[in-house]
Amino acid sequence: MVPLEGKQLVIFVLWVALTAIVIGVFWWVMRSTRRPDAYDAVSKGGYRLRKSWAWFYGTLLIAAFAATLWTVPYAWAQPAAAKRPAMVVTVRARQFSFSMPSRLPAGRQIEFRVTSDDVNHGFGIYSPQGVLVAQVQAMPDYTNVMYFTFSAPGTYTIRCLEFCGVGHSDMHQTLTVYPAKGSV
Ligand SMILES: [Cu+2]
Repeated sequence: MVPLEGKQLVIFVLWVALTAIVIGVFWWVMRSTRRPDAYDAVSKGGYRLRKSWAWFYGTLLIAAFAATLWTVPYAWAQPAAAKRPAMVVTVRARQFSFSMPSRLPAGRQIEFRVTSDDVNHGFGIYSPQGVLVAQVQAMPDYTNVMYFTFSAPGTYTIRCLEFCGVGHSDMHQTLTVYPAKGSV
């Protein structure tokens, strides 16, 4: 579990405050421009239409938010995270390779702690089918945390996704994902 703390908490509180201010301004403008005029008869139908669209999209947005929230890659949003702690894996990128384990288990949540020894790199995980399944920036003097669970065993490929120098195109290596033992 990674609770909101430090900078994240400050940003969250700021975001809530700014959102409240923006909504307040919109509300105030809406209230201040509400007066009867000659277009009333025409505008009534328009307002009705607008209202139904607002309800439609509002409901759609809230439903989409509720349906997809659990897929965000944060520990607190993962139902499985509470049951079993994630396996911590440190990844250090450098020109032009990644220092990390070459074998990892499937079916277990992994907490990748990704950083760089020199310049900015990208840390991208490609499935055996060549599909990019997860990626995060590898930055010097900063550790990015990414949660990922390999759904299937196989030979994955790690690729750098940020042009980092002359050897960038050769900055890739394989990662063997082995089947989960017993429990999932
Ligand atoms: Cu690169």
